[in-house]
Amino acid sequence: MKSNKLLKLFISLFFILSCISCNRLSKDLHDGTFVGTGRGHNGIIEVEILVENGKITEAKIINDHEASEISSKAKDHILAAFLKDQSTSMLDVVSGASITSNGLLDALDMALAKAQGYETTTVTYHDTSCDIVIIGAGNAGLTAATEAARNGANVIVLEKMDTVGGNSRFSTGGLNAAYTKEQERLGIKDSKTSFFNDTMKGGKYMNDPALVHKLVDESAGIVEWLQQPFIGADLSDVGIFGGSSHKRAHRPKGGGAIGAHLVPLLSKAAVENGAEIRLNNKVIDIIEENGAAVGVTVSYSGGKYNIRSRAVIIASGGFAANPDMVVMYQAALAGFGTTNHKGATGDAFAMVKKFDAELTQMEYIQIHPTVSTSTGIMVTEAVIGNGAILVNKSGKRFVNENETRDIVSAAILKGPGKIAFIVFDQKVRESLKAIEGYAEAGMLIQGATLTELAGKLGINETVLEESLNKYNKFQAEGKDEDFGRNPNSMNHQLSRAPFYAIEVAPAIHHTMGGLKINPNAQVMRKNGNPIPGLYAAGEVTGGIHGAERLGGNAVADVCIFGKIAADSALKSLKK
Ligand code: MEZ
Repeated sequence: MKSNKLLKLFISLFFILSCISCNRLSKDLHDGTFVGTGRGHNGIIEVEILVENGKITEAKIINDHEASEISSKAKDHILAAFLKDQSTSMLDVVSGASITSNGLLDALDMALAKAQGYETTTVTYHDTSCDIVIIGAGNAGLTAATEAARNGANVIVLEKMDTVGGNSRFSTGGLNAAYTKEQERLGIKDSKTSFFNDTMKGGKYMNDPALVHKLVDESAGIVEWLQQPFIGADLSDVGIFGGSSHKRAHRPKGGGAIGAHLVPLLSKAAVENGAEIRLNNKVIDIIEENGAAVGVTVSYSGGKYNIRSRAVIIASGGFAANPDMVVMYQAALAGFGTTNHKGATGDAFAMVKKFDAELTQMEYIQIHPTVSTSTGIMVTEAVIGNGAILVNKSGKRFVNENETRDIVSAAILKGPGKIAFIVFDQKVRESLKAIEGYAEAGMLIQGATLTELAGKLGINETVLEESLNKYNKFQAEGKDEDFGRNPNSMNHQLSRAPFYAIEVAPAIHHTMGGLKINPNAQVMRKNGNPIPGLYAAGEVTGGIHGAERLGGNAVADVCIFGKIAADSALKSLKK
């Protein structure tokens, strides 16, 4: 392996692990002034940060050309939030000024990386060629890269961010799969039919059934594949998310975060098998010849260059972090925050116009019901899957917590203050490692008794106690008389002190529409034919999830279709 690849891998892994462990870039900062640059609407944005005694004490723009009132407001907002958070990792782009916001965030990231002792790239890239170019190093891209490189293709992965992982870095959930060895070992009776039906029902039957069949049929196989020694994942724990009839969300032992687990393993496997991952390299165009995709144009700090390739796989993610695009497709979502990383801006959609590629179901945008109001960190549905309940500001349950996200979110937004509390006990906490991350981030409100917890939440203690007692009775009887919650998600009595709560509200989580693909992950033209040389996988595609995605189906989707895209591209190389 070349030494610059090793260095890049190390840097990536560091960023991933530090981001995931506390959702903040937490490495010590060196004192001094550090400059970073990013590309805004009208050119380069240059920032300078001042670090004193390990803290960022000043952040200012020293050069930019973004003059509009909205962009000025966006810049002020981002700089203030950056100083408060000492990080960019949880900052959102500002609606109406997404390009300026992204440029500024990129510049701050570069300055921060320098303050942490990492020099940004001094590599110069030239025009080159390879077998397969992959756009995006999230889990779909990394899976495709691993599969393609392992089967002998010469692969270059282009990632516009300074780290691999995309949204998968923040995925605490799991990978839905049915009829797996893990389920069998745990005595879970599931079937492919049930997985198919749940996914279609969750998607309001708007899903493309052929893609859902593929997802379901390949699901047990991908769990096996990820656990093979060349990747080495552990998917031995199996939980449940909203809308699933059975426990089928595969994740590491103890209920650990799936993204934190898979991203480093997949990036290591991709590189070890010979794929090259180029960070801070943004694809700005897909090259077309006679209607086929034959390469990409890339922009990086040193300029632009072209890569000719025999296949292009788009794995660049969705657009939940692009408020303008979100609002263009769903005006009702104006002003909502997002759980997504700031790179999820949907850049690929403009690049495929010249191919006459079909976009499908762009208006289906999911909001996740349980995002911490204090930190903006998404609280995984696994907390509910492992037995927590939701109560409103009056201390009452108000919904089947294990319903699909649209239903739970709508119920929260209808309630007082448009917030809810996830309430659970010590036993739930011990059942799910992911909760320790929330404890570290200071999100848990704790009471030695229910009375104490109620006091801290400003809720009448008798009402809260009644809610838990009633739920415990339903749990013991295996039937939720009030809301019909699936007993498979009512694991045990909520009775072991201390008790905990997290205040939550909905935020934009997943864009379910995107490029129309066929079951071979070929991108489809509006005329119904596949576009030669062009493949896609993950959140950039549409149709798999229909109108509402089930929790745990995204990780399955990105891994399964990432691998399929690679297999289809590999097949085309043989022609
Ligand atoms: O698939 C997801 O989006 C998921 C399981 C999220 C979560 O609540 O952890």
